[in-house]
Amino acid sequence: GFLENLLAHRAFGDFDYNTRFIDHNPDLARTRPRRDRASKLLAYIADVTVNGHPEIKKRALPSSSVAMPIVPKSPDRAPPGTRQILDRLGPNGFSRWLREQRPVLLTDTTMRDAHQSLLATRVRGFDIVRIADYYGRAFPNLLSLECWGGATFDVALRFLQEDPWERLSLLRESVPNILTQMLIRGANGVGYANYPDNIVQHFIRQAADNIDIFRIFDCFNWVDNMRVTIDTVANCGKIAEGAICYTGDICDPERTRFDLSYYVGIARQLDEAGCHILAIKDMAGLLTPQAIRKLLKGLRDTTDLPIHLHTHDTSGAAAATLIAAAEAGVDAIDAAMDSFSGLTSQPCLGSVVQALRHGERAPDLNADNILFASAYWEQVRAQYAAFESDLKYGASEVYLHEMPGGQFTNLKEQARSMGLGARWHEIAQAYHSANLLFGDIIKVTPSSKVVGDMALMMVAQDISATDLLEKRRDVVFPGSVCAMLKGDLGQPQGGFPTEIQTLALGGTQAYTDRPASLMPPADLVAERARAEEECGRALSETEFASYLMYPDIFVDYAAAQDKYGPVSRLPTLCFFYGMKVDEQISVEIDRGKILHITLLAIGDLDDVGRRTLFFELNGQPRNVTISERG
Ligand code: BTN
Ligand code: 3PY
Ligand code: ZN
Repeated sequence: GFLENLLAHRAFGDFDYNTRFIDHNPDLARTRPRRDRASKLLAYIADVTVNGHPEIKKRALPSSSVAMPIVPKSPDRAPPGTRQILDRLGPNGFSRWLREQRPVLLTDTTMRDAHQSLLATRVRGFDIVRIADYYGRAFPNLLSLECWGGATFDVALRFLQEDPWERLSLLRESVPNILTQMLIRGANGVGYANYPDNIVQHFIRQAADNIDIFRIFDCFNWVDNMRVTIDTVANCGKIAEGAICYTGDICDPERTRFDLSYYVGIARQLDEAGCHILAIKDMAGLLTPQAIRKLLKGLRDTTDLPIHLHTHDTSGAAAATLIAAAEAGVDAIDAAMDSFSGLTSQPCLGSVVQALRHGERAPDLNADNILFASAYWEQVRAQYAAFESDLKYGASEVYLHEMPGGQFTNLKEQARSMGLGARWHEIAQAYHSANLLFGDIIKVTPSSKVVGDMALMMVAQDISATDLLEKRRDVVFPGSVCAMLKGDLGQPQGGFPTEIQTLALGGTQAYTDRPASLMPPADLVAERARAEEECGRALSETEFASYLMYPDIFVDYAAAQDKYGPVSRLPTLCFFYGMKVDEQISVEIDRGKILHITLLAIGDLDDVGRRTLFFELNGQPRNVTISERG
């Protein structure tokens, strides 16, 4: 009854209540008490300690010596940086400023693309935010921190039970002097399909509170499908960095579809669309040193915008491309802290800085501090051993399949789960064939996912491109393939080949309009009402933005949060593996509000399959009884 609930609630002692405790807690009248946050966290810790976390079942364990990463000691102040320059000059002035810099500027991708590409995007905000303050003090001359967007949004909600906006605002508070940067998939926002324009606009307006540079791309380089995003970012007073997705090889005279004039044409359109910076987004890592020299020369003849180069080291040769780019006058480059660099991630930041040292374009970054930051990230990475891929070496096979770094290990994992692990090289070949079937397209989220789905289907069912085109086999195309060929992701230059369209779509009519132009604007008032109804509580504007991107995933996230409390505040080893007997942790659930938790003992299994875990919470004994699941 009510009294028991009240006692239970008070005994849990989250110190949340005040003198009007009961008025503020109408749920006490329910039969089952709504537990306070400390109790929810203890229940979570008990459960994960006894039953494990479903995300890491049957995966590699971190070595037993892995502990909470140690944050390097900070230099004592954070000097003004690019953030203050943007404040002073605005986006257009900033763009000119960037163009005038003698040193090559660096973006650190460790907080976004590096772990997206190496660890299946699983790095938690907890580990990112802890070193944020150090970055502001140690690297005031970084151009930006790529810290948000891409797959991090989806993964935070879906797998990490974490509000992606929380990580961003904490990071922003801790780094007052370096620009924050996100990756946004144009009309796809941070999702995998086109959204109505007003959903993308709503999303950007929320993000612009804490993001300074929006790197905007379209998976077919279709600039018409990027305009809403570009305009909204510019209207928010933030930097619109329009990205050209690069594929193929502009030095190959046979590869005429993606030649220099193609890229120059996209650059011109992005410049005219009002972008402040031009990005070359080499998501697969295909740019060779000679290709980047040729590309930069062509782009310089076309646009006065500063140029920001992004590549991946899948081939093992990408550092050479960054150095060639710096020598050829690129304004900014992306790299990842040493311990999160290489392979499908970005090239090694510390080594690129060393390679350019004492030269014309030497970046102004402290080499010792890079080592300290890298040592922190090395300890972070060790906690995520479960998500490491089996990739061990650079691979020139990337020039065959042209897979984005962020997809590579994912697809490999997907192949393994389908029992096709041993047939990886066939999948790489099939990926290449699927690309040609679709007319040789840009492969980047979400088009890369479609090519991957097609490749897996071809290998799983032993179907070749010829079988398909000559109709030797009846096939059911993956849904994503039909949607793309219908026009739902937009249009590649020149459209899709009609043979494959007819095969996949049958009688369904394809279209070439901009997808969002056919969607009515979302009714945001009605959507909010629905969202709040489904979640059973009022939602903040950013939570609502999450719901608009991922309705079902957000509702599941909100339910998990309601059940388990602020698990994003738990240390990473505790989040995934629970606690060991005698271990003590401190959890800051709000600013200055710290829970000290010790696990004292784990009881024996009782006759109904339960165990009691004995904790101490801020000096008080607390027990949690949990069912052991088989
Ligand atoms: C979910 O399935 O709701 C998201 C993942 C939640 C994982 C945690 S681990 C501790 C507790 N036990 C479970 O089986 N799930 C949650
Ligand atoms: C993403 O969209 O997540 C990417 O990283 C594309 O390269
Ligand atoms: Zn990338």
